[in-house]
Amino acid sequence: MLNLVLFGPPGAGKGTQSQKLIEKYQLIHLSTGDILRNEISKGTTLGLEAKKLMDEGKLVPDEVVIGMISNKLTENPNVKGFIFDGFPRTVAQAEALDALLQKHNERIAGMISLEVNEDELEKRLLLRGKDSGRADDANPEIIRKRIAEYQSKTTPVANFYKQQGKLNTVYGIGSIDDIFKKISEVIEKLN
Ligand code: B4P
Repeated sequence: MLNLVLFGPPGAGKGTQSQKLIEKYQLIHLSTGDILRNEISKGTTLGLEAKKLMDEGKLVPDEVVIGMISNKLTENPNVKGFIFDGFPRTVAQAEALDALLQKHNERIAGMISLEVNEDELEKRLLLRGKDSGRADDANPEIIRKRIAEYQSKTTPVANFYKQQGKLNTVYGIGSIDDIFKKISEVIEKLN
């Protein structure tokens, strides 16, 4: 199976590139952000709790997102692989993902880290916030809080995969198609 982690700060283009990758490689897209927003739109207890944190730019507790991913892995047997988008966001989540995959005799083939500077991230998210209705994109202060959460809690995840020899960095500024081409080149070289 081809299991990939698509990594990067908020607004780096993980969701955008995932859409293209699932089509090309016929993978299942697992975006914890999308799953959480789905819970919010259904008004579940989990959704209501997550909304409060997400609107403040904070991460949702590890056990909540790990449980969601565990369910999705079980619900989707016999697939070509998964793209993990926005997950893992902490080292505890990365360790849990390795353990979950091991139970299914699977592993992460590679991690692709999209590199985008903070000014560009802020610009993209504010632009999306104008018509997406996403409260976490609408306000520069919340965007900066999300980037700070990323820097303190999520960047150590890159080192976790680096130690396993699985970290691949891709410059994330440029046209969506050019970035997609660079990501595809990385994937073709994975074994
Ligand atoms: P996510 O839904 O994961 O969202 P994101 O980081 O904001 O977005 P992404 O990087 O996917 O950006 P996109 O492609 O859409 O997380 C939201 C929140 O959920 C988190 O803050 C947290 O609270 C919670 N959460 C999620 N997962 C969690 C976890 N594992 N643990 C704890 N909490 C969790 O691109 C952004 C914009 O840029 C779009 O408008 C796009 O059109 C544009 N864009 C993309 N590529 C571009 C390019 N090349 N050039 C110009 N614009 C581009």
